[in-house]
Amino acid sequence: MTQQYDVIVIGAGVSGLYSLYKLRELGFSAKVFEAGTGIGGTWYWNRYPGARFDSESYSYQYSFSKELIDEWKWSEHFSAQPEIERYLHHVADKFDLKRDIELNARVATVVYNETDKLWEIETQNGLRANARFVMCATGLLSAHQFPDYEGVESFKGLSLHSARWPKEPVDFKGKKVGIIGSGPTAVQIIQSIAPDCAQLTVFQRTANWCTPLRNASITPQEQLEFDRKAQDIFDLCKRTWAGFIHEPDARAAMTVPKAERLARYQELYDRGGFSLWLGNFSDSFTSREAADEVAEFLAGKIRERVKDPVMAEKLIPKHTFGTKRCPGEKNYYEIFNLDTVDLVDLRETPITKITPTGIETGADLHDFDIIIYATGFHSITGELLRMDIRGENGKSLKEHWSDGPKTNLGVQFSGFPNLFAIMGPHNPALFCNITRCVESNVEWIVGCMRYLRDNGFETIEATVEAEEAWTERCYKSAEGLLINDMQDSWFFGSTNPENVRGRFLLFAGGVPAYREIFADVAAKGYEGFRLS
Ligand code: NA7
Repeated sequence: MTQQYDVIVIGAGVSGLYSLYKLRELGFSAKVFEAGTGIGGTWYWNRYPGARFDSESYSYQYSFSKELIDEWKWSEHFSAQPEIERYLHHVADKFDLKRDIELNARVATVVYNETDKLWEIETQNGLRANARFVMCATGLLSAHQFPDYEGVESFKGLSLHSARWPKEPVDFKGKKVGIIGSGPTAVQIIQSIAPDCAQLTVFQRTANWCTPLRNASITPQEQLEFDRKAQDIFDLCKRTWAGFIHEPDARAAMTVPKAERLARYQELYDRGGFSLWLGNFSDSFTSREAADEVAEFLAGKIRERVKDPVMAEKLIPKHTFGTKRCPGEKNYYEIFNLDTVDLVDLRETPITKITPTGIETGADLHDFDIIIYATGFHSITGELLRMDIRGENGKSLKEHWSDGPKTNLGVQFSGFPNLFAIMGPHNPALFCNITRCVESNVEWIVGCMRYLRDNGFETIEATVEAEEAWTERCYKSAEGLLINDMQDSWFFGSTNPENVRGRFLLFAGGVPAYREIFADVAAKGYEGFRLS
């Protein structure tokens, strides 16, 4: 039998759980469909060794319940995946969310019935439901991708993808392991497993500007401080451009004497997390001179830490500092001093194929017991486009986005009434502390549904004009920023075969501006949306 709800939420990660909480609070009936066999989204799938926050735990957690904040104590400044997953279960249990979550239910089709003005949803395992509204809480980095090398299926050893890691621990002791990728995920895995492996070979295409994470246990004294300052931390995140606790120095780098600049880089390097990336001088995303100086500072650190000068040069990135998220590292560079660790630079010797016994490059055949793919995701649009979403006149989202994603405010697409995306394309996610952005997205969307209900409207839909204007504004938001140097990154959609390359997929105007725009649009009776 087809069930009917006010709202269907797709995904039970950080966004989906909060959506359900908020919908219930405002009296909407809701059902969540989740592909995994457990809740948690990103923190359910990415259970690889070393997986942990890159935001400080206390700045990432939900802010909506004081009781929840007071009772949950994080053990580390950057907590690890098992603790994060436990936290999300704690939230789901505390607010009794699980009774409205259907696990193991991957949504296959989402089709708009124009006569009834209802969305009809069907999962891959045949569950059906209808709803007035749909919230896609499917995540930015959830559609994982394998490289399209010949022979990926042929490998006879153990193949693992970081985003589909098994629940049982994997034993690396005495094993010969190859890992493809050198992004934030690969860095976390490499530094965790290298001491165990008999041999670890890293296949690196692009080195990254890693900065020290400086993770540590939270002491009882610090805990008292966090309890006292919890609201201040959230308020600070509301003010900063990226929604993190890191505040830049208001001065432009080159107006500051060189010795003082270098001392600041060192201080930020010692502080850890995203300090050096987000807490630097105010022009660090626009001034090449400033970015190059930070790069030089970090390159010096790599040369100090890696004994073999040839290896060190391979590990020094060639791209502009700050144009990708900086992986947080602990002893990452020292790992490459181990005799058991090797690096293959794929720019020099590309992989030609995966064989039954290992990885073949132009130069060599590397035999392995285990191959790890830390090769990332079809970012931002991937999961939305894997579903068959069809709006008015049967038009698919794929068709609608054939020239790149088009959205109004990142939350709606013209021709898809009452369908919302949380953290879809054209939001500030590149620089955003995800939960901070998720909360404001969800609150706005659910507030909008309440407005419709209270004012007798049935549908809301982005207008074509507003969608074009917002999409254009997102492209413009990246103008003048150094991130344009790095078109080969997930925020330009380079990891998505279905995307038009070179289209900026995010909004780079900052988290405070994004929130103000939302408030303004709502205050003007949802300007840019058609209500009927
Ligand atoms: P990323 O940041 O997209 O990194 C993926 C890595 O995999 C990166 O080093 C890629 O190299 C590499 N890659 C992808 N495809 C290939 C192929 N075909 N051959 C060789 N190497 C490849 O994903 P992560 O999971 O590390 O991190 C995602 C986010 O999680 C991150 O931004 C943080 O916010 C947390 P490339 O750079 O494309 O040359």
